[in-house]
Amino acid sequence: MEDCLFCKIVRGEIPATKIHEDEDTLVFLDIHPAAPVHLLVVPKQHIGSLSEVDASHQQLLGKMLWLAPRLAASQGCTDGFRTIINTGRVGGQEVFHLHLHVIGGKDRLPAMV
Ligand code: D5M
Repeated sequence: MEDCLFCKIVRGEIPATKIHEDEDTLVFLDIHPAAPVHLLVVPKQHIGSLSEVDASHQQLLGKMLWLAPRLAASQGCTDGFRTIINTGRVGGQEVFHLHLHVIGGKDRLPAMV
């Protein structure tokens, strides 16, 4: 997707602080961190949101979740972390390229629900 912000980061056209990269995903620091550790796990292929995934994406989605505890641990989150996928307008999604937030590094995050 030509104009997608996260596709531009994946292509290296916009800088980001990369934490991890493999053939399917790129992980980088959120530019507006909500806590001391705030990573974004982004699929390299353009998927607009969680509402747009289909059966062919199951392995990719599993990988994104599988990565989360490993990335959190690598950033020093040894006693827990939070994952969030904002989806669509009601879900508060701002960047319409699927991404998994991995948030932690505080003593205890505020309850959300
Ligand atoms: O969250 C979108 C997230 O993307 C939000 O936490 C800020 C982050 N963001 C926006 N632009 C950048 C760049 N250029 N680098 C890193 N992080 C960025 P959402 O779930 O869509 O509300």
